[in-house]
Amino acid sequence: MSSTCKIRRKALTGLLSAAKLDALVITHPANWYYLTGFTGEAGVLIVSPGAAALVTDGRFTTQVRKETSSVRLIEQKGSLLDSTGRFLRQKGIRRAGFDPAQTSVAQLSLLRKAAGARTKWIAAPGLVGTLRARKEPSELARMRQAAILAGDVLTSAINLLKPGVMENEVAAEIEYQMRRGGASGPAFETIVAFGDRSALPHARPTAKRLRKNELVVLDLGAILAHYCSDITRTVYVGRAPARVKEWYRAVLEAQTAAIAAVKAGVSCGDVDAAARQVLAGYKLDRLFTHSTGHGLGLEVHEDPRVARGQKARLEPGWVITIEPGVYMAGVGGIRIEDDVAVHAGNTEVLTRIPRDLIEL
Ligand SMILES: [Mn+2]
Repeated sequence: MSSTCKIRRKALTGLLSAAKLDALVITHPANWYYLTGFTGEAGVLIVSPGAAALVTDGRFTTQVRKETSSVRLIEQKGSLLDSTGRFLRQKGIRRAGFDPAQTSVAQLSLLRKAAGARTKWIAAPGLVGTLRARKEPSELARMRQAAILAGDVLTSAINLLKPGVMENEVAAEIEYQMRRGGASGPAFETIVAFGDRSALPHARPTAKRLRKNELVVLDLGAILAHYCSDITRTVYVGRAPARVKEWYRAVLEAQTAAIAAVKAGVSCGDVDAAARQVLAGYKLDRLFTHSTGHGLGLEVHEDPRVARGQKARLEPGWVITIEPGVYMAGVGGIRIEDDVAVHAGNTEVLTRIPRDLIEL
């Protein structure tokens, strides 16, 4: 990990010089984990050409020593941001970059005050995000494992779908199985939605009990060795009526088309359009109310966005979700989601369980 982190910091240094920054002040835990291996939840990482310093408090000093190498540990005195600002002042940092999506207005104002007037603060969005989008082989290996675990847990959850079971019970079992499988926890709040609740794309599990002849949407992900997975399947409890079958076929076809469109060099907007176009052919595009997918890695939502008009072009090493859906208020919803890795010459679907409609 430590040599990997050093290489990543070196790559970041290249981006810093291009942006004419003396240092980047990183307040986002996933980013400092990526760059140093530090897993604590409080701190600030400062990366400058050839050097990295982590400011944190006494709870985490042992952890920093254990988890990082070639990173200077600064134990904070007073508040975290005061200590950070003072450090920048001592180092004579003139141009300090920060990510405006990750550093709050209040944090920035404290940093500004502590660093003093000689330090200029420059918004530098997405520098670490750009690096994180391109997964290394060791990251892809972890993501495969996380995806397989999610598929296994989803498969076993389908066996629990008997009339009378509560959404809450199924969600609890899913998260228990994840942990049993080695996950540190769910990557997001597990979605278990029965019947008309499945028409809510982000339904929270409730005490609702499953009845016959209902759609069920299960959307779950595990964090395994720090990397996230994200998978959705839709099941019908009973024999699906013809219109449900047709909706399902449309969503599956849309998803298949979007996965087929995934290729290095293709824009994220074009992948989104591939799904939307199929649904338009079924006159269901109006009911597809969210984007087609998102980047996946240390966080469940990260760069890139796979949405309408997104110009970013897929690169080898990127991992994205493909998750079209249709939602009929008062009736139910259907969504199918898989995790896809982009390689130079091919596309790899990391989540491997079957995608056909399951009728229980
Ligand atoms: Mn997702």
